[in-house]
Amino acid sequence: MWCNLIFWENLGSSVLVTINQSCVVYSTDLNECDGNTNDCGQHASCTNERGSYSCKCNHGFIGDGFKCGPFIAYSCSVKRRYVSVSGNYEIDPDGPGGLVPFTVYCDMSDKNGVGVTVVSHDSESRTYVNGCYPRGCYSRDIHYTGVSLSQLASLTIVSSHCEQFIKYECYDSGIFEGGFAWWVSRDLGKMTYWGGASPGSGKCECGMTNSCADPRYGCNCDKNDFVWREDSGLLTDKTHLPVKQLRFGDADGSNEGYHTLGKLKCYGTA
Ligand SMILES: [Ca+2]
Ligand SMILES: [Ca+2]
Ligand SMILES: [Ca+2]
Repeated sequence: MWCNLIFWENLGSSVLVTINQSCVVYSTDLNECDGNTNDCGQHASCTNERGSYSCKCNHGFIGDGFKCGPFIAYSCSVKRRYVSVSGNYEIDPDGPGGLVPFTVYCDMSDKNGVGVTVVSHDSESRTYVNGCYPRGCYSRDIHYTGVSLSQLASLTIVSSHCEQFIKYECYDSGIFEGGFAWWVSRDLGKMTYWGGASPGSGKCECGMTNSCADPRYGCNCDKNDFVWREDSGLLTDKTHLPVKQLRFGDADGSNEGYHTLGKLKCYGTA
């Protein structure tokens, strides 16, 4: 006996078969949601579809359905495990309770896609330094957007790496030689090393590689002459970050400079 195939096109993933001399509709669809033949995440719901299935994160969770996690993660690197779209998200590095969550930008593609927590501040633009000469007479406080230093300290603790770019462009304006400039760590320490140099070194990056403009000094700016120079690099000791304050001196009259301080970026899980 052969079945009439008139309705064949309307049957989707079902077929007509003969069983005991009569035609019956036999469904070929597998209900992946019934068995364990789906990859929906632990915090997701499965919906069977003809020939396939779909997953959706449960209420209170976020993700693509295959991986779902809580809306508020410890950091962007933790969130990256189940969210791949960059954007502003709330994080809570010390977990529920304690310090309140805060909003950061999660860059999900930088640093090979590990999930980078990016925190902005009010002093990111290149800023002119002039008007006084004594050591540290110029002072600039750094305010991080919508977040306290203790919240940022907790972010550095749960992250394996943190960094902040720092640059000083100088014209006859020294940094460490003569003790004119320094920066203040989050716990109020007076920091006398520049980006790209080791903590406690009293140097800039060029001083670590013996490539400074004047080999007698550890920073290009410490040549302190009438040539525009610069010292720049990444601060990476996460126990000192973020930068709370910038201090400069040797900046009156023709002694002048510009400072630039990057956003705080933390990534990896400690
Ligand atoms: Ca199915
Ligand atoms: Ca908390
Ligand atoms: Ca000078």
